[in-house]
Amino acid sequence: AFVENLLKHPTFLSNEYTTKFIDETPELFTFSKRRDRGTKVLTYIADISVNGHPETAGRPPLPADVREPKPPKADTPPAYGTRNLLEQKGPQAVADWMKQQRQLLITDTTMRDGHQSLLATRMRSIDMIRVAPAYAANLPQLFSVECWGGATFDVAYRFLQECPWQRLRDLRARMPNLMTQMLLRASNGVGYTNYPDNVVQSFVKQAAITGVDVFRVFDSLNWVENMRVAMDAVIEADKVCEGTICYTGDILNPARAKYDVKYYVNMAKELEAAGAHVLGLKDMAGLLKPAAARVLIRALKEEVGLPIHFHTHDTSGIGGATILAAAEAGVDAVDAAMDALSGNTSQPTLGSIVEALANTERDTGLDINAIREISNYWEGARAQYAAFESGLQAPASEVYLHEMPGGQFTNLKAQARSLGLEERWHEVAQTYADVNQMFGDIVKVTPSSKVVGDMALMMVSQGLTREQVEDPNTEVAFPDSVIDMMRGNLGQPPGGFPEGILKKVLKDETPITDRPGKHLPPVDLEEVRAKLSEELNGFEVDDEDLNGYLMYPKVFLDYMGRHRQYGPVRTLPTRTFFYGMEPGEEISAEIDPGKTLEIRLQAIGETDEKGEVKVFFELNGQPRVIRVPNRL
Ligand code: BTN
Ligand code: 3PY
Ligand code: ZN
Repeated sequence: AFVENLLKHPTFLSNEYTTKFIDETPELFTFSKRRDRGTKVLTYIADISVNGHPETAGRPPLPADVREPKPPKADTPPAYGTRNLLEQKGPQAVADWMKQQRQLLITDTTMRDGHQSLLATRMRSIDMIRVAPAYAANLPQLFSVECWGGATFDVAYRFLQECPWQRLRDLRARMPNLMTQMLLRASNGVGYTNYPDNVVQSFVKQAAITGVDVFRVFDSLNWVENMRVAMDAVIEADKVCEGTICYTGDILNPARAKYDVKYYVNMAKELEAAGAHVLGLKDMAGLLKPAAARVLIRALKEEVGLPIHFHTHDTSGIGGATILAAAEAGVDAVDAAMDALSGNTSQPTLGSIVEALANTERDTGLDINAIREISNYWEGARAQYAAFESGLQAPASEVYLHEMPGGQFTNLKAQARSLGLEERWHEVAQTYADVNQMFGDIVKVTPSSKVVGDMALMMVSQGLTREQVEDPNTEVAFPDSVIDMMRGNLGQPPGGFPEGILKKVLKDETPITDRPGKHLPPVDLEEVRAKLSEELNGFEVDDEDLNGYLMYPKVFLDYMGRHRQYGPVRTLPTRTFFYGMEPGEEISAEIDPGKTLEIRLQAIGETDEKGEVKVFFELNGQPRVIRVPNRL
């Protein structure tokens, strides 16, 4: 009877049911809410089953035998870990503890940089959440789990139709003993542009509340002045502030003298003075060679009092050797990815580092069996993302030429492919290196790496050489991102940008040379919240939503629009999310704790004269028919 009532209710039929409708018809409330989410999820499955997912169209298919991986057992209560230390004694105690350890501390990056660098950041929360308890139970000695920030934030909203804050909350709850870690682009937040100071402060505060323990803060031009707002906000929140150097060039090469040991030691001292608890050394492209690591880590250890946390990528194939050299030179912590999501543009292989150091001075103390079990899970999870594999076949020394970050490499390659430049990839790589020199040899990491990539693709597609671009007599239409960077809106590189290129890009315009944040007025957060709520028909905008909107207004609104239509699709199995269902197939989706939708797709009908298809389901045993447009 309830179903009858609800479906025939005039307000429901007119599709205008709002909170008001619910308030006036309390008898339908509990039921309509659940029913409604079920319908939304079925609508999504119907649409994808009929039309396919736009993101997997034309991509390599799933292996025939792909199955949902089973997470390892997690039946011991989580032992005392770094998170407990942070909660009890604060971030300085964590830093002091790090320095006292003899074992090499390890951060697992699988849930952030690992899939960002291998699978275009497309890993869905559900695949992470299911294995998180195994981390807590079986690897309590981990230093931290990097699982948030960088590109994962906007990709969650934009492509995965899920809320990044919810991901963080869910992971935090399942790993109560381990520190979570995020990558924060300082004043650029988790975006590609400089945000007003109070937006950065608000974002950090919220991330700390929702569940980030360690903030790796870096600036894309290594400009400490532009990192202070973010670093201060982390310190204020009583979380671990990892003030981070981005490594570029080659300290052992006299021809790259701009970034020598002294440069890095000076920057480390600035970060120490700025209040960092830990010194991050972020080798985003994987350029630090083993012999150079020995020299640099020793110098930093001697000259700076902070524990050092080293991050690299295995793009060259010798990232593991660099980690072992860094360990020998006394680095305190390093990043690695679980075996199945390691290597190439990702981090070096966690299990192999643990094995290499077993029974040595720096033995990590991690359980290799637990690592293998978790890696086996990731192997199964990765198979579901075949559509997002880059096809990269081997490591390559070419990285020392182009210096592209691991997180950018496959992305730029895909962009080149979409412009029809795939065959000319090595030319793109050389041009990327030329652009770097033309811009004065800068640090290349999000967002500065995107600027260099935009310029390189433009030059290759238009057949322009560096000489032509620099020639004052040749007219060049520069990409917007290049103009913006030359205006000083990403801050200042060491020594500033070269005069010639500045003049060529900006003509008579004068760039700013002080902090971009100084030029951005504070945002009235409550005014934005009120306007956003109005735009969303009275939806109550909480702090997480507000901070998501402030980072990415359009991406957030698009996400909300799709959420209203499709509901909690984050709870669907990954295969269903990307490929829909086949007739006869059954799945379940837990939309709330203990509240599970059992979904069976019975049949897909013919396309009718209106261009619509009826999809026949059983939802918790009840027949349901959903109509979707055939868009193929
Ligand atoms: C996007 O690419 O905008 C995010 C993916 C969600 C798009 C939804 S999925 C169901 C429906 N079918 C489409 O082709 N687009 C929407
Ligand atoms: C990011 O900012 O997303 C990065 O991974 C930079 O290395
Ligand atoms: Zn990285």
